[in-house]
Amino acid sequence: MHLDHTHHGAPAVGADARRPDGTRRALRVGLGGPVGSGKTATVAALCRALRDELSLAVVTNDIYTREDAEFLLREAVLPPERISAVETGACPHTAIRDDISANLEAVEDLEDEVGPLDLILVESGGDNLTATFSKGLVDAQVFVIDVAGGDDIPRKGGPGVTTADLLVVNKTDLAPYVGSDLARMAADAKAQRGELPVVLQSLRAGDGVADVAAWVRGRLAEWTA
Ligand SMILES: Nc1nc2c(ncn2[C@@H]2O[C@H](COP(=O)(O)OP(=O)(O)O)[C@@H](O)[C@H]2O)c(=O)[nH]1
Ligand SMILES: [Mg+2]
Repeated sequence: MHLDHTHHGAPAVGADARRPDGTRRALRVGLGGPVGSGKTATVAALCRALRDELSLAVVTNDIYTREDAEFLLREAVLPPERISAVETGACPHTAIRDDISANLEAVEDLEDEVGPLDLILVESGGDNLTATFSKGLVDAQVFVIDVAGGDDIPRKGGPGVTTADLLVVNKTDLAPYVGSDLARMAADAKAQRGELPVVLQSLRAGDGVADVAAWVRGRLAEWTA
């Protein structure tokens, strides 16, 4: 089922903001980061926050299962036809950066089947701190780390932390229990990222995903301008 796209760098499909029929395609936002940091939980919260104002869909990537998609279906964050699972069969890194054909096919099929869409969220089955998305697959990427993973992750850097369009430090509610210093995480992230934005959030708290949702709205406003 692999289309024969050649990519590495910026392929034609991702760079093109128009669909073959001339309509504007959806903004594609990738979410990467280590296993367990809260990517699927963030996707679920974003769907709940945005689904009444936007037409949106989700692509998940798992290595051998459809677990993330099944979680989103169970939680009923979107109608089932708006959730698509890619089984990468290998390092998810490859599916979002090197051989992006299965993901491109998934986003294009979603637009054909339930479109027109404003937004497609693509979750990587993250494995580590270096899993970044091809610019041919997504227009913007969010990197999700969490407080329980250790407060030295922002300082250690890596391409996700330093270059993602938005860095999310999730699970701030756990900081007191794991001895993580949130102020230090924020300062280290700022030092690594300069002007690029950072959000500290807890999906257990009332305001939850609000800052990330606001960032997505901002990107979408730029995209449609
Ligand atoms: N305490 C706490 N747990 C969270 C938060 N966000 C997600 N989790 C939990 O962390 C676990 C992993 O989240 P998940 O979204 O599946 O991580 P993923 O592997 O990055 O997709 C799940 O049990 C979530 O319920 C948070 O802000 N605070
Ligand atoms: Mg997940």
